[in-house]
Amino acid sequence: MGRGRLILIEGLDRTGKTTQTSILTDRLKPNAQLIKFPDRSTTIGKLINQYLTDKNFNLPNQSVHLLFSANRWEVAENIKETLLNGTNVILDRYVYSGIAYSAAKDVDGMDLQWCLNPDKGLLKPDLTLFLTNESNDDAERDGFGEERYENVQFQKKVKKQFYAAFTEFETPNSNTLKLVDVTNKSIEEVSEEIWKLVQPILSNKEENQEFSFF
Ligand code: Z5A
Ligand code: MG
Repeated sequence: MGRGRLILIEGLDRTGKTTQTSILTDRLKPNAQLIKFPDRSTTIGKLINQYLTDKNFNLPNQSVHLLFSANRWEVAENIKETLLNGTNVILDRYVYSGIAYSAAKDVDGMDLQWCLNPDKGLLKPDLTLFLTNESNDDAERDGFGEERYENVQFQKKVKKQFYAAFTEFETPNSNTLKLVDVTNKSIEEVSEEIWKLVQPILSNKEENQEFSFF
């Protein structure tokens, strides 16, 4: 039995990550586990939730960045064990969200490499799907919510940083990163596109047993 595959769905705000990770996990059940970041249920996750939802709760940008990373390390071992048991793990956001949102703040010293550092050693996905929305009302499917970061200007910067991080940290031509343009596509159309991209990764399970790391 080969190890499970680690499949990440990343993307800009409101592009359907949570919708699509849940459809994909259901499609692969019982052979898949869904993990969403931030995981707001842990002690660290509760602090992150407070930071995102309460604009009067302030923390240094560096501290917030490290909390998001620590939140991933909390479940890192669980992810590895699940994969070794042969179960696929589907991620809703992960390291690239961590880098892109923090780097977009333009804080001195918090460049891409600084942002990656605390995540170094985490498992690298076998496949990263990046959902983009190219329409003019960029990412404003239902309008943004009330959380920190949810405004058009900041989201434009985040998009730029996602692409910069992919250029910096994905191996060119390795086929581990695919862009999925969701503009004007229905939930079903997007999920079919994702399914076509995921299937080849699942069928070569006997090869590629080695893990990659950030
Ligand atoms: N953040 C960070 O700074 N650092 C980190 O390390 C991490 C995260 C991991 C909270 O994340 C914030 O944390 C986020 C990044 C930052 N900040 N912002 N902005 P979150 O993941 O908890 O955010 P969220 O509140 O879940 O929003 P989201 O993830 O951006 O939304 P989504 O998952 O991409 O979309 P969705 O919930 O699946 O869909 C949104 C709506 O559109 C919903 O009503 C769907 O039914 C509908 N939908 C979905 N697909 C379609 C299509 N194709 N057509 C029409 N309607 C659709
Ligand atoms: Mg979501």
